[in-house]
Amino acid sequence: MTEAAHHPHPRDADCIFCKIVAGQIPSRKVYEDDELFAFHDIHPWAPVHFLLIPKVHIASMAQLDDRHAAMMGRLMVLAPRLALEQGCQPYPEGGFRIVVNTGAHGAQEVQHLHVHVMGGPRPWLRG
Ligand code: DGP
Repeated sequence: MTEAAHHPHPRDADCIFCKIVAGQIPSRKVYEDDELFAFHDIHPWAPVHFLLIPKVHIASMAQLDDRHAAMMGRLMVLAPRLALEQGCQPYPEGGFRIVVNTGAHGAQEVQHLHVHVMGGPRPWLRG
C-alpha cells in the first residue's frame, strides 16, 4: 500500500493549501474538523473573505466524484454558518457570495479545491 493510502488526508507535498492544513504554513484559521478546514484569504476582496477547503488534496471541482458528495454537501451546509460567524450580515439584506474558481479559464491559481466565501458591506475591492 502506498503512504497516501495510509494517510487520513492524502497530501500533495508541493501544495500550499495542504501545507496550511498541516500547519506548515501559518494561516488565520476560521474552522477545522476531521474533513474540512477554513482560513482567511491572504488577499481579501471583501470585508469577510475566507476559504473553505477539504483537508484531502483534491485539485479542483473537476476532480470530484460520487465519493466526495457527502463531504462537499457538509462543506456547503457549513458555509452559511461560518459566514455569519465571521461577520456576514443575515439574509436577505446581508448575505454572501460563494465562488469556486476551477481551471485556467476559471482563473484558479491554487490547485487545491477551495470555496471562497465573501461578504460584508459593499463596496468590495473585487467581486
Ligand atoms: P484562486 O485559486 O484564484 O481561487 O485564488 C486563490 C486564493 O488563495 C487567492 O484569493 C489568495 C489565496 N491565497 C493564496 N496563497 C495563500 C496563502 O498562502 N495563505 C492564504 N491565507 N491565502 C492564500
